[in-house]
Amino acid sequence: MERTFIMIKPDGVQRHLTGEIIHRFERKGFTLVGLKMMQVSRELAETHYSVHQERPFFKGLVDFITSAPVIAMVWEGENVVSAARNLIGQTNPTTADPGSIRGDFGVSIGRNLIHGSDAIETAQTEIALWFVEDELVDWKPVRQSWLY
Ligand code: 3AN
Repeated sequence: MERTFIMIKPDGVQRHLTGEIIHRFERKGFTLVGLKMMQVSRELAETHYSVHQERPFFKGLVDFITSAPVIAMVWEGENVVSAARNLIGQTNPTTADPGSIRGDFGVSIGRNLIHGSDAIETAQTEIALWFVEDELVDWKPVRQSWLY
């Protein structure tokens, strides 16, 4: 079963959107298999965003992610990597579709509330970066297979 890494960024936590965001993933039908609140180190933030290290916004992004606690999560489900990107919406919240998390709650590209892995391979790398194996719980909700 596919898994993806999702992080509620400091702005999402500060604006008390944690419950709303988790609710959206649960209602969609995905299963939470890992969750922790953490204060991110500079080293972890720089590694996580290393693909952007030459971009002009890199330092500001690392400053922001390390400025206040985040919620790190792993969600599981069918096609969860791409489905989560749809739930999250486009990078720039002003053009993200209404109905998406960024479209409904965000206005600034530098404060876009949430991160979600962009591909299956990235998800595997990010899950391994943010979680150790025994922080993830292997469980299946009790439900009929025809329900979802
Ligand atoms: P996404 O999070 O939608 O995959 P990426 O990977 O292009 O977007 O960018 C990673 C993060 O870098 C974004 N979530 C956003 O916080 C930040 N970012 C991207 N582009 C800009 C920009 N032009 N100015 C400021 N921050 C940016």
